[in-house]
Amino acid sequence: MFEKILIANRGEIALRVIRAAREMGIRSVAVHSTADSDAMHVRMADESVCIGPNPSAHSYLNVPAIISACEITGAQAIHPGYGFLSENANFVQALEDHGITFIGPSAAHIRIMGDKITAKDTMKKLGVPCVPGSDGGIADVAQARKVARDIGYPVIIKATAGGGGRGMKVAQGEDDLEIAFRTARAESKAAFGNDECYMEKYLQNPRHIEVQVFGDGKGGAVHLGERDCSLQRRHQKVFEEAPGPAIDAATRARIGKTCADAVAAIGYAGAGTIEFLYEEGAFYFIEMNTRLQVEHPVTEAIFGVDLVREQIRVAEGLPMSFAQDELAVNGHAIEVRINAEKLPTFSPCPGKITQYHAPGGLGVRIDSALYDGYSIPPYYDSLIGKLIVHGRDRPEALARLKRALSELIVDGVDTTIPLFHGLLEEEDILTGNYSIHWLEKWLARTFGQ
Ligand code: MV4
Repeated sequence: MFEKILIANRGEIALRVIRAAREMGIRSVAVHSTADSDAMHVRMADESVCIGPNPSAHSYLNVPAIISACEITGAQAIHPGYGFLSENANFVQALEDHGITFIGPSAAHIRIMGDKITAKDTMKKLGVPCVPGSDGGIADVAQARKVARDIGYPVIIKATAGGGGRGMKVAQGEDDLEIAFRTARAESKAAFGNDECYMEKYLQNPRHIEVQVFGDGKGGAVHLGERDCSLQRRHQKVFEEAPGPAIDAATRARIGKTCADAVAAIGYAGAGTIEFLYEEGAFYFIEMNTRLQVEHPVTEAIFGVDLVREQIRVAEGLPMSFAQDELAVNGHAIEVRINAEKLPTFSPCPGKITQYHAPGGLGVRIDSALYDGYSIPPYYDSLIGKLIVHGRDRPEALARLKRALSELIVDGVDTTIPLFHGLLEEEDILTGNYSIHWLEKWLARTFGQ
């Protein structure tokens, strides 16, 4: 058993991990930048270590400082949270070399899924349905033309080193193809130092459906259904729900088993998310995330499991505490992301919180590191809290969301809270009738952007 773990993160996700550790009788070590000396994760942890100055590159991404903090405090394992070092294979390798356990998958699995061509090739061979496209990378414009003719326009060109929407270009027809291909390559080279690109059929109006998987690292794995995360702005999710309004139980069981079997076959350890585009009843794999995700609480709500506890157990070499046949969907959950941002531009709005009141009551969860008088520093992500509601069905979850939002007070900075009051007035949101372009169209209509 671990006696002490270090959390290489900040904010609400650091609290999330500290809470799971404390319930397991494991002591926690927080690390922080200078700006975060008064942050809630530092207060809540059993111990804390300052690992560097304000910029992430010098603190939350400072591998030598984080390893030193482990050695000084005697922490046996590191939970990376999400973002920062959570999908950095070199970091995982460095921990291995220092005899520190990474609470997450192997460096090899992170590497495979970090290269989007290799990820897709791996998934295809494991029987996961993929978007039709190039077999591997595209070498030149002539090959791009040939593949595009084969699969049919429109097509999308993506960076193998990209992901999350960075370095993508759409070509509607052959006239756009050369420019799309050359631009995608140049942008990939500039952004990632790697210009390798691949091509897919461009799906015009899909949903973003992601399947939560969990592997024991010994060839066993389960799935915990899907989340619909189609409501995004500039590739940032704002509203997520589980189960997906468009997915029925038989479909969930089928795609879920495909995903669980795939990660079992590679001996995957810990939490993972297999992302799909879903259009006209068909799933198309796009990427796999090898981390715990921001929106994991909606899955926890409907399955009644603690995913962070399971991550820690698997990292210790223990079995997962449930089998597939013990997992059943119970009701419906919705998460909204509270960001310190000014609408309608979503520009970051750091500053001092003059008043904070969290909602409560049945089926309401708040994951947030806010407190009265806290100053949100300008150096990091603008996510300041997540409101997660759970109900017996979707209408109950929506009513509870509306009620909880009406209780929530965050004063002193602008936040995305008014966005959710607006969304809850929309028929399409109330019926679950939305896809990946819905939110940006609504924002344009509502705010005239
Ligand atoms: C696509 C696509 C359409 N067709 N791939 C954007 C983020 C990255 N994870 C994949 N993305 C897309 N890939 C094909 N073949 C449309 C998108 C996309 C998108 C996907 C999920 C959620 C929101 C999105 C917004 C714009 C484009």
